[in-house]
Amino acid sequence: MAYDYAKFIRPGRLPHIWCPGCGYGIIMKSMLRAIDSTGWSKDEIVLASGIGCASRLPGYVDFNTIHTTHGRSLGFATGIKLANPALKVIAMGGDGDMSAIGGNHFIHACRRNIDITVLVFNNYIYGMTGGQYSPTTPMGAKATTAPYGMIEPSFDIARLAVAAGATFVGRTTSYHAVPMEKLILQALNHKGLSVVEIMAGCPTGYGRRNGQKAASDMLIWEKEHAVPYEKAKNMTEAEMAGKFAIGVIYKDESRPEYVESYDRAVGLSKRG
Ligand SMILES: Cc1ncc(C[n+]2csc(CCOP(=O)(O)OP(=O)(O)O)c2C)c(N)n1
Ligand code: SF4
Repeated sequence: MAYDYAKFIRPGRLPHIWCPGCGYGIIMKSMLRAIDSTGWSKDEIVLASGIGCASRLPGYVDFNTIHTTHGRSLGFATGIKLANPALKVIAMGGDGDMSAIGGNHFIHACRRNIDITVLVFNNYIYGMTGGQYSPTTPMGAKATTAPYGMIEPSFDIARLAVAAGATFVGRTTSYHAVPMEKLILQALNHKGLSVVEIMAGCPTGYGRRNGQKAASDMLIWEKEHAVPYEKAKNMTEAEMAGKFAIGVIYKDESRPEYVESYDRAVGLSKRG
């Protein structure tokens, strides 16, 4: 039987703004199935986002949701989690939102290891504003603000998250819808800051300028360039050139979680 997404959708908020072929719908569905598997009630879940095509997602779904300012979802998410640690807080946004204007919030949330799940929708550009380059635009790729090709090296979001202190880091793609669901579920069940980077190229702002004229070309590219982490970790840098690892990239369950540390520090033994 087909999965019933309708129970999580706010029908009054449709139609959504996403272009035909955008991978964000695939992400939304994988995320909803993962959330469903946790058994959490809608009332205990909070979705926080910034600004951008990715950040529109919370508006479409029936949880507690907050659409904040560009790059600031993690500030709001941190406040919500600290105020009520019983809530399950999920923050999301695009690569621009999370690694450009919100980059500082991102690295410090990772460093604190607060119990929030962060979904980074990496479409390699600023989608909503028309395809400007972002910190994840690959070297040489074209963007509206890089008509001759990107000359800056790009961030590897997953590696950035590990280096900054996140205790669960995974990567997936919009092609890998079912593995994505399983990865998000693992991230949701992790105690501490979990990051899932989701490669989901923007056909409208990126693909058309970079030799991937159809949305399906972007999915095929994701399929052909993703290497399971267990295999990737034994490959040389030269063998991995132009490819990226998917799956669980890092996990550490030994580090203290921020809200628990905070409660201990201020002598709060019990909330509520
Ligand atoms: C403070 C501020 N600066 C700039 C903007 C304009 N703006 C809106 S969305 C966006 C970038 C969106 O790119 P990304 O975060 O990668 O998300 P995507 O749309 O690609 O999903 C920008 C620069 C804004 N809304 N607020
Ligand atoms: S502009 Fe790109 S990221 Fe935004 S909805 Fe369209 S395809 Fe998706």
